[in-house]
Amino acid sequence: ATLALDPRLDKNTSQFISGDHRMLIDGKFVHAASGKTLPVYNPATGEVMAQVPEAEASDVDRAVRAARRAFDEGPWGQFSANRISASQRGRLLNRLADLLEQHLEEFAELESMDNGKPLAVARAADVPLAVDLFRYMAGWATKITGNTFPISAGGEYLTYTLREPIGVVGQIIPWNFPLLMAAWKLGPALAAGNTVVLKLAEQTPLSGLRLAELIMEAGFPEGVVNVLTGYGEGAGAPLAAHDLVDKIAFTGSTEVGKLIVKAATGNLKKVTLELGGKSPAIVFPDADLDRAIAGTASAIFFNHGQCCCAGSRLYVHERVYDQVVEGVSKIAGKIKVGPGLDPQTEMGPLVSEEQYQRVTGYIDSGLKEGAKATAGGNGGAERGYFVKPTVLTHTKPEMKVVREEIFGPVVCAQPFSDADIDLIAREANDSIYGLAASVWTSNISTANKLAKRIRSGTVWINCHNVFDAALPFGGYKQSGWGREMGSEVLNNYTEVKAVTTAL
Ligand code: TXE
Repeated sequence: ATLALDPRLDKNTSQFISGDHRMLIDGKFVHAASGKTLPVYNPATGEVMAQVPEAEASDVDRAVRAARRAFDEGPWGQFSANRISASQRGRLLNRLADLLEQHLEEFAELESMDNGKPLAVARAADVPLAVDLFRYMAGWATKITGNTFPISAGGEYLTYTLREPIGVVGQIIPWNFPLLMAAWKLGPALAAGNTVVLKLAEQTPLSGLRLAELIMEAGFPEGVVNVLTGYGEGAGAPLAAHDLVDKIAFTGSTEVGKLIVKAATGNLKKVTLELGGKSPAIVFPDADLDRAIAGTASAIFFNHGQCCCAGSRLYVHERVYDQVVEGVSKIAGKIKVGPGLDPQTEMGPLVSEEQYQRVTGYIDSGLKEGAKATAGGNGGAERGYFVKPTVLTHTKPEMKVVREEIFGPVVCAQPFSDADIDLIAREANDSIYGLAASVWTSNISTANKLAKRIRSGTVWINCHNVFDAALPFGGYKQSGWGREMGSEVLNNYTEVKAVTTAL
């Protein structure tokens, strides 16, 4: 199935991509029980570059049972006599971070080949952020503690809480930041002492499969981490529905998020969801405009707009609207679109044929409904899933391009005339989503008033897309349940037990 790989790739990366891919179940690298595989495409060319196992319900069941055994009976579980300590868990996570860092270049190449993103971006963002996340969570392993309480019941009591792992966690991730999403999910689950079955996105399984090798090299016991490749319906759905899974964590579309909730009702497993967004970027006339123009352009065009928090609705005060839209359009027009491995490339192809169809479909629908493109629009590339950075003006609040998540490099610019904070907040909040927002102004009162009024999990002031392992990230409204990262995420990976002793 393998076609000629890019000669610029390191030999080891090429070898890995064209090798025999196996999933990690119970400490062993295995094919799907059925022997079936699914194709992995190079989004810059549309060619198949690898085949990976296509896990189905029976493979999911094997992986879940392995995770169950590792939690209930193995050294990872909280009850076995030879159980691993919190500090050893932290050490394993640190070792994994070190190994990942040693293979930074290889992972950057895998991410670029598989997802399409520029190599330089994967090198500077995806891989180092994943390393940081594992290190940050390694530190938490020894700091997940309970409390004591001066309770008021009559008599003398000693009361404390224990924070315990939830148990077996199923995790399902998307393709926009394949390695980083795996890290966001695995890091806190393992730091808190859970065992995991992770299903990678079918579009981008390569870095996760390589990470599985490093997980075993780092010394994690068998069954603690299981990594599956497969389709959503074939492998994701049985994982979400499995009765031996105690918690499911999902990142992906809001539509599938709702299916996950339904699937979880069988055993009422805990659910956390990180879903879509339609994040506003709001520019006031008193903003540092150069910075606001560059910042709001990068808010939408970073990672080709394939970010759940992409600044896809640009609201600009009418006094500076023309200037800002012209500035953002000029940046859009200059972005060098090309294959991820090309050193000149600033924006790669979209991840898949399906996403290409979806995003170009949105652009067409916007133009048909009366929007105008001041940059980009459809057409151009002969092969590969390339879409031009696009700025749409003359949009109306009820248009699909304004209401729905496009998940591509397409921004809808809209002017506002009244600088009334409540009106602006209402417009920013006019969405089923509530993931993120950015406010661009030099007035700290305007900035912080809006930060309070906007209903989203993140508000950036004079910046956008700033992430850190220490900062909680997640959504209000239909953008999700729970938070990723920070100390906050550990609440989503632990149960709290109150123990009361009559003295
Ligand atoms: O997502 P899916 P897709 C949004 C974005 C994008 C749209 C579609 O708007 O255009 O979703 O992308 C697994 N049971 N986001 O189709 O289908 C699937 O295998 C269990 C935003 O790629 O949600 C993959 O591993 N699992 C988002 C994962 O879910 C199922 C990132 C995500 O796929 C399943 C990605 C099922 N029935 C897309 N169906 C963000 N928040 O960042 C699919 N999956």
